[in-house]
Order: sequence, then C-alpha cells, then structure tokens
Amino acid sequence: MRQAAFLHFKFARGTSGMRQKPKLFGADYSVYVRAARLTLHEKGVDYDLVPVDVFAVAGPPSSYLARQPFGRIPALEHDGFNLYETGAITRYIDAAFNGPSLQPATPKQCARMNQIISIADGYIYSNLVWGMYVELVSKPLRGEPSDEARVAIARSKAPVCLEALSDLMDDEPWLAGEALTLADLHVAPMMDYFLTVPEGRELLEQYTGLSAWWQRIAERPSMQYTKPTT
Ligand SMILES: N[C@@H](CCC(=O)N[C@@H](CS)C(=O)NCC(=O)O)C(=O)O
Repeated sequence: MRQAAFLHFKFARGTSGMRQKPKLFGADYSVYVRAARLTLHEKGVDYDLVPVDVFAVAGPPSSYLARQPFGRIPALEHDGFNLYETGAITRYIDAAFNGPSLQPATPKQCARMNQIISIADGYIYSNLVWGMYVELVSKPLRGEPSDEARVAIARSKAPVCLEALSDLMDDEPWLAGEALTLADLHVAPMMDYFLTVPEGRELLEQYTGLSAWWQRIAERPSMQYTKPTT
C-alpha cells in the first residue's frame, strides 16, 4: 500500500510538467536566463518567457522583487511553485519533467557537473562575461570607456578559466563526461559572450578539446533558438 502510494506520487510528479506550462521570468540577453531556457529546450518542455528587464533605468518592478528579492533574473513559476537561483531552477526542471536526464547518475560525475557550474558562477561569469565581454564589447558599443583595471584582472583569469574547463572535461565530448549535462548549459551562454571578444576566440583556439566542445554545443538547436536578440 505504502509502495503504491509512493509510485502514484512518483507518477504524478513525472507528469506534472504536462499539467501547467512553466513561466520563466527574465530577458533573453541574460546568460542565466539562457541557461534555464536551454534546460527547458533540451528537456522538450514548452514554457512562456515573461519579460523582466532588471537593467531598466527604474530597476526591476516591485512585483518582480516579490519573486526574486535580490532583483536578479531568472525566476520560475510552475504549478504554483515559485523558485529563483538558476542552479536550483535547472535542477528542478531536470527532475520535474520527462525527457533526457541532464544530470549524471554517478556521484563522481554529478560532483564534476556541480563543480563546473560552481566555476561558471564563481569565476567565468565575473571574468569572461563582465570583465571581458561587457568591458571590451558591450561598453564600447554604447560609447562608454572600458575599465582597464577590471580588464587586466579578467585577462589574467581568462586562461585559468579555460584551462580548468579543459582539464576537467579531459578527453570527453561534454564538460562533465560522455553526455550533455547542466554543466554545458550553464557554461555555454557565458562562453558565447566571451567569444564575441577577438582575444577570447584566440584563447579558445589554444584548447583543442574545448574548441571541439564549443562547436558541438553551439550547433544544438537549443543554442540557436535561445540566441539573444536584445
Ligand atoms: N545567482 C543568480 C545570478 C543571476 C544573475 O546574476 N542574473 C543577472 C543577469 S545575467 C542579473 O539579474 N543581473 C542584474 C543585476 O546585476 O542587477 C542566479 O543564479 O540566478
């Protein structure tokens, strides 16, 4: 009886994704929103992207701050369940919906995936996106001067980031092993911005395995579909 109830719960959980379309709050320029969208696409989940511009002059709307008190994007709403923080969102999507599993089954590979996501959050986002892309591409396009001190730090950290990814992926096709995982989906949007910087492209060329990974992930329909338009 207990087991029947458990199986029923599991089944209900597995199909709950079909009951209500999730809403993802955010903007397509955001690397974190893109990681969540990539996860939804790779799982084959239909969703609505509800626009929220956190960089609007007036700041995020107060209704959004009720969802995400730190004013960051994305946030998710599904079946009355509200969630923020991208790592929690992507893991929830993977667990709550049918479709290919995006988290490795073995503890070691799962730890590797989590390690890479942590590297993306802790070092890649600040250096490759903000220190390189924003300073060297985005700001000049807006006619703003680059912060050379910030660029110098990012320039010194960029090879460390690529070297770490290259080492961790070893000779595997994906960052955390033989299958696509959330690690790939967290890093790819950040790498896409970094590669708009010419020296970013030159640096990537020095890492054969990582360059091949980039070709592989960049070609996926999910990456094509979620390309930033703004
Ligand atoms: N820890 C947050 C980070 C999300 C984040 O930093 N998103 C950026 C856009 S890519 C943002 O909302 N920035 C607004 C700001 O810095 O004020 C998460 O994992 O969701």
